[in-house]
Amino acid sequence: MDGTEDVQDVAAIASREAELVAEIEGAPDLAALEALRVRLLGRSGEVTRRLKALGALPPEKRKEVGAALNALRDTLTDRINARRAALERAALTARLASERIDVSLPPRPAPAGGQESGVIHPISRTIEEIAAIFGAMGFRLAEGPDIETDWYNFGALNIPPHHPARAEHDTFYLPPAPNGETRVLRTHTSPVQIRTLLANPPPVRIIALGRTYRADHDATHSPMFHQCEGLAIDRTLTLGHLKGCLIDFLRAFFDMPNLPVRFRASYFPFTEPSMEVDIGWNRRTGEIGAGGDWLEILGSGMVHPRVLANCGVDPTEWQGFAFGMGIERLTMLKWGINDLRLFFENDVRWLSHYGASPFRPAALQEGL
Ligand code: 2NM
Repeated sequence: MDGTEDVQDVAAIASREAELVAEIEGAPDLAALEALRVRLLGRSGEVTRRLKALGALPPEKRKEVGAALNALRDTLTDRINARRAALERAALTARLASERIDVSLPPRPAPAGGQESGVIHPISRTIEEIAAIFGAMGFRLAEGPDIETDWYNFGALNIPPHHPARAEHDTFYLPPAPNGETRVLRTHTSPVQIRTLLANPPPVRIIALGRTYRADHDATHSPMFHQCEGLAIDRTLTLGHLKGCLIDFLRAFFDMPNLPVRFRASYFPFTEPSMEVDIGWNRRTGEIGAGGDWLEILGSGMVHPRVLANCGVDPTEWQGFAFGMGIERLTMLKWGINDLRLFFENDVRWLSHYGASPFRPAALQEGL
């Protein structure tokens, strides 16, 4: 019996079943097994054809043969499924064996006198360093989307509708969201602080680090740049905590325990009072930490009560400080880089000079 003759009887079906089961068990791979399944159980497969031919049998024979064919179909289905599972297991085992990675291997050393084959971009390196310093002070990293709504980027931060930051020439406006909301590329990381406060009741202590965008492009401005902002809210935080935190940060970042730091009254819509922070440097040589001149390096202040209220935080119970800085600028000052555009040209000669070793991530215990 090879499945093509018309003879249908129970004994022939039983012997055919033994042949077919052996064929299933011998299928060498998943493709062969699937071809076999189609040949047996597919729409014009052997078993299907036999079931369709039942109608031509006399009634008493039809019942007997029908039961045997149904049992055959069930047995073949079960055996094919079992064989498929076994083949899949074997394929996975083989793949796991061939793709095994020994994670206990030490990193490959640089070739003698040569250069490691990849380096960390100086912007990424500064981001790592800032995260390490504030991490040691108990700040956690927070994230948010690059595409923001007008409210998170401006309104919640107490930036009024007429503020120059909202002008077309400063901000990238996107087509409105389906619900009509104005969308922008975030012009600072402050909306991350707003989202964090809304999602987590105080106390909070977070750092937001990431890409920001302004419609500005010349030797000293890039349409995409990086910012770091921090926020600390608790019941009794004061300007004193702000000053201690930022002085410690700047001295750790520039690796100068005596770096002169000066706080100067300023104005931001989202803080009151607001202060700009300067470090000592030499205007003529560019040397940091000496020379009697002052260089503005970041902005800061006590979070405006209206901003807290916008985030559902009661400003009579909670208060705290916030600060913000530009990562490109900090990196240029630390390494004496004089042109912002170099960060984005991706010239490998420049990158291999200013890049950091991937095998020595920023960690405070050995100094940055
Ligand atoms: C700065 C300067 C001063 C700031 C304020 C906030 C928030 F969300 F808490 F209100 N985030 N960042 C802030 C304050 C940023 O950047 C120059």
